[in-house]
Amino acid sequence: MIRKSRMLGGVVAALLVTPLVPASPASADSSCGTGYHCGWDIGFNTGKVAFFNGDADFRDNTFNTGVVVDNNIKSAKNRTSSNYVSVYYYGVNYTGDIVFCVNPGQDVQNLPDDGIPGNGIGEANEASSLRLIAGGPFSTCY
Ligand SMILES: [Ca+2]
Ligand SMILES: [Ca+2]
Repeated sequence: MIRKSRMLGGVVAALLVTPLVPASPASADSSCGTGYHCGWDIGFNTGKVAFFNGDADFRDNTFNTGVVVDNNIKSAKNRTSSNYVSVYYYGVNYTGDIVFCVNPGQDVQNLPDDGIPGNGIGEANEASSLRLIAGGPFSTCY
């Protein structure tokens, strides 16, 4: 009896400790609802932003952790309910080149990164605006 109750106590303790392990469990959210185009600060278990339409300027958007989205998206999902491709641009107002694009129903995690946000090189931590373009999938997108 004593051994059994000690084992049970150990299991309960483990269950109580486990939820405290993630850095920010309240804001980590890997889901992306139908119809949305989502971006993450780092991987899918970090801060998230979800767009139902495009957005011309990420400087006034934050992830659910409060961190600014501009030059900070490193992972993305496209959950369009039709055929819209998520197209991310280096500049605000859809200017500059396309950083990367994500086809309907596709994901990309930990985009190629040169380690310097916003310098126009690499794909991670570079996007400043998002335009939704119908007619996907496109062969050049994730
Ligand atoms: Ca905005
Ligand atoms: Ca860069």
